[in-house]
Amino acid sequence: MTNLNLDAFVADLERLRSEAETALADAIDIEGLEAARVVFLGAKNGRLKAVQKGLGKLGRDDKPVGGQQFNAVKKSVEALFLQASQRVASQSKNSKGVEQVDVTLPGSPIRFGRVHPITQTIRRVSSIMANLGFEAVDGPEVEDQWHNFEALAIPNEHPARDPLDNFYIAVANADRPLLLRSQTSTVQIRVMEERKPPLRIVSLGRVYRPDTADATHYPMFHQVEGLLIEPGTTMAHLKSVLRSFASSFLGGDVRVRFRPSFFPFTEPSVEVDMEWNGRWIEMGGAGMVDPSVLQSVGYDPDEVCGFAFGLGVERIAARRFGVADIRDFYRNDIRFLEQFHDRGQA
Ligand code: FA5
Repeated sequence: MTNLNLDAFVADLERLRSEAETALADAIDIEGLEAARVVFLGAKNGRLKAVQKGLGKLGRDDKPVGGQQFNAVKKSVEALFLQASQRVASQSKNSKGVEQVDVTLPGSPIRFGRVHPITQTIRRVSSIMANLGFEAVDGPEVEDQWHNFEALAIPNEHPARDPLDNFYIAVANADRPLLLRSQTSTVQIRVMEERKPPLRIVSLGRVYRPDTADATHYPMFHQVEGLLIEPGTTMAHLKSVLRSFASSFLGGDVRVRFRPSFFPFTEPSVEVDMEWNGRWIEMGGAGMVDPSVLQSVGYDPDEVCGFAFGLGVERIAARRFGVADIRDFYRNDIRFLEQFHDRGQA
């Protein structure tokens, strides 16, 4: 029997181990795994078996070391095979969804989201106004100067049109830039331009002003705009609608106060205050639609009249939820936001 050199035997073993490692790592399914097992660990013609035969050809002194080396490599290849089997099994579980479910394990709790308190407020306001007969309508947030100012009797030289008080949008070659609407009163005009009276509409949406953020101001906020055009409408109707709205929205008999004010598009005009903890908080503006506005949309002011109001949604939400600073609505702090839940409304 020819003697086999120990170094060559060990080198053979090492090559086998390395090739087995690659083949098992490459196996991606049970079939690939089985093929690699047959090649390396097969009882009849496996490569380990073949190398084992070489043991007998080692010189007598080399046999103990050769035997140890052989056993170590065999164990290592078996361990690699086990590892690869576990990997293939877990991959096929994940991809085929054949995982055995242990129904006795505790489940992972499902996290429920909450509707943002401003969205809750918008939905609730719409639903109360719908009960009062006001149809919800929408308007664009990017407006032209006609709808944001001119049709509302806000002339060119009016301070409300100052570039420092508005977000104008530069449009190439346009002598009249568009702007992010600064009030929802734009929607009154858009609806009146398209429809004939009688009208009862409510519009809720975002408006933008470069105001410094503080406890009652934010540069992006929401308004709720109401418009009612019907023969015989008076300020008494306006106040009773606002009072019904405030009592439904805030609960209880909420006192509403009118303070004389000025808006170019209403005559007379008032500031609307609501009582909160013994204090009066300004919620918005209102008044009888100015005849010049009715004219600008093609209505005859001798035949039709009506009222309009615009309230700050963040302010009424703050009042309802007892929030002292409207900036908290937009800090995105989940611990703050998850406190608010209008049952049945959100
Ligand atoms: C207006 O915007 C008028 N369009 C309201 C109106 C409508 C009057 C129809 C007459 C007829 P004013 O600028 O006051 O009015 O804003 C109305 C309300 O929006 C304010 O009372 C306040 O509640 C809210 N508001 C105004 N600025 C901000 C701001 N920066 N952040 C949050 N809320 C604001």
